Amino acid sequence: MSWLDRLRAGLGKTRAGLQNVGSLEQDVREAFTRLDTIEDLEYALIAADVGRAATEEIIEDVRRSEGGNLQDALMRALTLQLEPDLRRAQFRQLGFTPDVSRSKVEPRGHVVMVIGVNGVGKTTTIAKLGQYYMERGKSVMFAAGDTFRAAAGTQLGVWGDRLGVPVIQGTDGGDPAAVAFDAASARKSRGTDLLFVDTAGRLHTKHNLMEELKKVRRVIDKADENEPGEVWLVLDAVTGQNGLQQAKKFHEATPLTGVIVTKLDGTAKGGILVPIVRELGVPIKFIGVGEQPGDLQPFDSQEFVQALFDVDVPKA
Ligand SMILES: Nc1nc2c(ncn2[C@@H]2O[C@H](COP(=O)(O)OP(=O)(O)OP(=O)(O)O)[C@@H](O)[C@H]2O)c(=O)[nH]1
Ligand SMILES: [Mg+2]
Repeated sequence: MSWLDRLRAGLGKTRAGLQNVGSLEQDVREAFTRLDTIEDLEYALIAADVGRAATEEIIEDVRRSEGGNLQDALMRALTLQLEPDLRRAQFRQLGFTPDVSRSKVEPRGHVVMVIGVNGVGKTTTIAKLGQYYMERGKSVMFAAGDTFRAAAGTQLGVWGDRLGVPVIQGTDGGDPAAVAFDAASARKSRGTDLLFVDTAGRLHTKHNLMEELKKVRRVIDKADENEPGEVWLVLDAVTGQNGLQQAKKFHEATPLTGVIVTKLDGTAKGGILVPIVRELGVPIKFIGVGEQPGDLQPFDSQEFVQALFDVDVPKA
């Protein structure tokens, strides 16, 4: 099964919900003459975790569309919600100017901190990222910054061996900031292109653990000026609405520069990506669609929405 097929399968439930709206083939203007269609659409979007504010805006966008069928209008409106770049005018009002000058997944700087709650797929994602960038000619290092869970360093070490990536290890129960400091210093002196720093899973509601993240961030900057250039939050797509709360709390503690959504090959709703992009103005960088190192794809909003509706649009 290709990754796109796995994504399509994962989003099957959400798609079924949208298809309940009645015929997506119907003329969009005609659809909006029927109150039940609008209500069904509203329900389907909210059930898919799109969130109320975005749902209202999507419906408004669809209502304003010039013509064509309901599905095309809906796909356009959803794509727009998933692209901070396209929504730049709106974000500028909020004092946020996304950087559109560089490739979307080209990291700024050399150090990427990877954070998130327990079990969302941080360590696996780091392995995937290592493979992704090495295939594109970058040199890569990992830091086993999860000193809390006994097996975590070993887990990353195994990935490092498999992929041929050097791993800076700490001591079990030791200070994660110390590992991060050593790794950032080593990265600098070796001139490695990219360092991915693993961190222990933590609940976004635990104050001390969020403070620890801030400390890790500070020491990386101390070891290697202006780093980490990126802080990526890993979110499990199956989490649903709680994902937004997680993202907000992590963003408060250590401002995020990107989000990676994993397990989109499971029975995820997928709609949660919308309020995250919308409320944080942070781009989705990659999506995880399986457990193997190759199961990571740069996020493409158009592709994602096409998978959601299961339509094949040949790539230009
Ligand atoms: N199906 C699927 N499974 C995934 C994906 N990403 C990670 N996993 C699985 O999720 C489980 C947890 O992954 P880890 O990488 O250990 O998660 P973590 O966030 O590092 O966990 P902690 O360090 O304990 O907080 C593993 O079984 C992974 O194989 C994905 O995209 N799809
Ligand atoms: Mg881990």
